Amino acid sequence: MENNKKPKKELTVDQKIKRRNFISFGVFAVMGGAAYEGWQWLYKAPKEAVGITAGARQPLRKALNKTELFFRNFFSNNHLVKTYPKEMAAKNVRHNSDIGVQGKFVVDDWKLQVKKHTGEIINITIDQIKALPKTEIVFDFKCVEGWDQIQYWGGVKLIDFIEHFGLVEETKLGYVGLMTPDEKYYVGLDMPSAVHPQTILAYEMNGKPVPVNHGAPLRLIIPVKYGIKNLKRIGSITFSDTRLPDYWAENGYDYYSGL
Ligand SMILES: Nc1nc2c(c(=O)[nH]1)N[C@H]1C(S)=C(S)[C@@H](COP(=O)(O)O)O[C@H]1N2
Ligand SMILES: [Mo]
Repeated sequence: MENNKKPKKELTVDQKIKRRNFISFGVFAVMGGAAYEGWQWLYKAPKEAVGITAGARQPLRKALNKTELFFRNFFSNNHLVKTYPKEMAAKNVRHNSDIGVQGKFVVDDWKLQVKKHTGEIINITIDQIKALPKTEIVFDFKCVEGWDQIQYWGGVKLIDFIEHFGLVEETKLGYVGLMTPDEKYYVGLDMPSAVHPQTILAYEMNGKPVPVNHGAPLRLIIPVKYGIKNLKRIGSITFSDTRLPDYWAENGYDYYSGL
């Protein structure tokens, strides 16, 4: 299976589905064929260090990494998530879990903390962020719990933010991490997804400031990922050459969690 080559011509949606099914079937068949011996081997394999991947067996992690590579290429910077007209966006935006966004919080006192690779920390206000070019997106937000909804968000592209605040050097490191101010919820992102042109630091929902329960004053909107990666109430942004901690990866979900 060689997934690194880009297809020569644009595939239609139908072809893409066929291709995906074909690949899934291939993986399934190979896994089935090797099942018994493979299982014995996997069963005896050592566990990975807990923390980052919830103690998955090492060979299993390798298989996941292969899948990730495939998706990373599939969702290159040129691949855009489908967008919709504003009229199709939900007026009653669904609200999900609230880890790290409970408790006392004064929106007006908020500042975003960015940790540079030099160790320097910069503090950025919401007005500085709002002064940057605004990007809006209407897309289908998908939660792993099984719901999805067309939603309308506005903010600054993470890549524009990175360029404006002199963080291009940081993007050479492979990973970005975001945390709530209380550090109770956190997500780790691979750099290609972070700098994807549809990834935004959102301060608006349906054309108005993001409400508190949706992550005021600033949340991540990353359409190439499931809801779990769309962190509400960003407190800090960090860059690293190794995977940064991820709340749901620590609880057994795929670190990548791409669509
Ligand atoms: N801080 C924080 N961000 C979070 C979560 C959370 O529990 N805490 N839940 C995630 C999940 S699972 C989803 S589906 C979306 C839901 O965002 P919403 O509440 O605005 O619908 O936020 C994500 N970001
Ligand atoms: Mo979710």
